[in-house]
Amino acid sequence: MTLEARPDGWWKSAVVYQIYPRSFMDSNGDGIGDIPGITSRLDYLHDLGVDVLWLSPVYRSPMDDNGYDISDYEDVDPLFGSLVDLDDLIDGCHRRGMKLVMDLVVNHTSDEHPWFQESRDPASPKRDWYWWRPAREGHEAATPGAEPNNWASVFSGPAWEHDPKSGEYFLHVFSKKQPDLNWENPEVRQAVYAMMRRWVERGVDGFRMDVINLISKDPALPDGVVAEGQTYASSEKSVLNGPRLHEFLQEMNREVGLSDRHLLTVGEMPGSTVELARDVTDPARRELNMVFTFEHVGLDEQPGRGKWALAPLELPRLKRNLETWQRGLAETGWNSLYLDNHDQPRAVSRFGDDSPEHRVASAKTLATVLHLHRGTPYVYQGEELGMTNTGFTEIDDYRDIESVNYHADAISLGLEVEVVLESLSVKSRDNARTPMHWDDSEHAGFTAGKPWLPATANKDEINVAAAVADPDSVFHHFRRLIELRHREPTVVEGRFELLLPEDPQIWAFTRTHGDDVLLVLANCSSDDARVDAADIPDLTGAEVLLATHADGEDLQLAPWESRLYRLSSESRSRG
Ligand code: TEU
Ligand code: CA
Repeated sequence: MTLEARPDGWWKSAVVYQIYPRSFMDSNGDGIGDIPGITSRLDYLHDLGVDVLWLSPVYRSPMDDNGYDISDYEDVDPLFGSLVDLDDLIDGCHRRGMKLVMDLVVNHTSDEHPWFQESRDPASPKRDWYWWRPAREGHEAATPGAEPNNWASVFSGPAWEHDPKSGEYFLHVFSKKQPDLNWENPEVRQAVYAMMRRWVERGVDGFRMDVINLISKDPALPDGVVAEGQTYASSEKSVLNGPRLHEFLQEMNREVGLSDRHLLTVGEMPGSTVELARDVTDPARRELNMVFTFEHVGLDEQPGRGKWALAPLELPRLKRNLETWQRGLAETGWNSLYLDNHDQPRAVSRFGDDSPEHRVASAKTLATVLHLHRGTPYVYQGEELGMTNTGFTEIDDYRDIESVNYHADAISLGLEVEVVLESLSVKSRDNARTPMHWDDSEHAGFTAGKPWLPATANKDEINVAAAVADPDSVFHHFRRLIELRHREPTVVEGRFELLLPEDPQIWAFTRTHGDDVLLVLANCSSDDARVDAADIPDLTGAEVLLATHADGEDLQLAPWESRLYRLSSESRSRG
């Protein structure tokens, strides 16, 4: 793909669609989604109007973490197809004017990757490609408490695994089959850059970078503080946003030509702040285009107690958080916009109201609010249909390593099973990973075989065939939103200003670009809401560009009703 096809900053007016290959479309009846399945659905994605497909990992993998544990970065796992299938997909995208972004998982590899296998030998020149350490001083290796430090794995248990081959331990912030690469070693970095350059030469248009702000760690690997009731300590202080992060990102950008080739780059950065994001996404610093922050997907949990300690979500906190990021990156940098992905529960179930009465309106209104913020929107597969959480009730229903490990750990620490299952039903990553609903047939048209996870029961109402046929569906609302972004410079560039910040129901804001002013007025509650005319711009002569409900009365909003207005010149002058 030539640079003409990727003009500078093209990704600012683009909409990205995330595909979780395991759950999108199965083409060979083994119950697992694959690349030919994705290719067979490109026309649907083209009709939706999205500009970029982000593929979650399809590389060779033992699938301990569904592909985020890679054993060969330069081959496709047979489960998902072949390199030829991937070339067909890349070509299919490009022929439709769409682009394809790969998932780059280089904070860690699989323990079955040849690099790690070689590194297990203390004499190997690759020993220092990973973090190997002897048992804690005064402790016999492979005995409890002998880990080199007291860090917890994100997937429960210790972050260190003993390897009898050398008697030493290796670090794994995620599962024990995901050993962390040692980015302090320049050989590691150059090997990664060379791999990336080969994917760019193969035609990919960018990278979504997995936990990329974990690559610079505190080489002293100091103990953390063990919270009450826990066995191990969080490693965040020593592995997040480390001292050489910017140096490594600038080196990667230089060595791979990320900016020169106008590639789309977005870094997943748990624990990232506005300040960090402003630096990382400042074009002058030539690091990345965007980051994924976790702040707004961490508001419905008890502070400091993690995602499973549920807490109600207050709308003003969510509004304020997104406003902070809008203000923080208004002059420099650029925001990503998302409400869900393959690690988060479904947006309409979490931020909306997925009851039959309000699901459609709330899915539309959440999309209007998110897509009219300033930044690049990301649509997760099924979000454009208003797909809901699974409603799993048994632990055996779950497949996600994070969920299964959390359940085992929580039960061993004495939590009641009902409490654990409640947390899982609300927050488990499997909520996002059930099959895509293509139609109302047995397995929602996802597979002719037995799906690896069952389709959600409401597939008969919520599916692509029904949505495409219904002009008033969530699908067509997303299509109109994406058209607006392609047509209206104000949607892309307009300055953001939040209104009514403390209102518990109303989410209202303006976007101003030159003389053009757009107003979003949204009721984000399941009750009627009334707006005071004094609190919003004058709507006289305003044009409604997009609405969830027909001919609503201006200041009265039904549950989950929203409107996008273009203000009239005279009302603008009256201010
Ligand atoms: O996720 C990183 C990450 O922070 C998540 O694990 C998150 O903490 C958690 O899932 C929220 O509950 C990335 C990938 O998106 C995820 O799928 C992988 O499991 C993880 O990295 C390891 O590669
Ligand atoms: Ca398959």
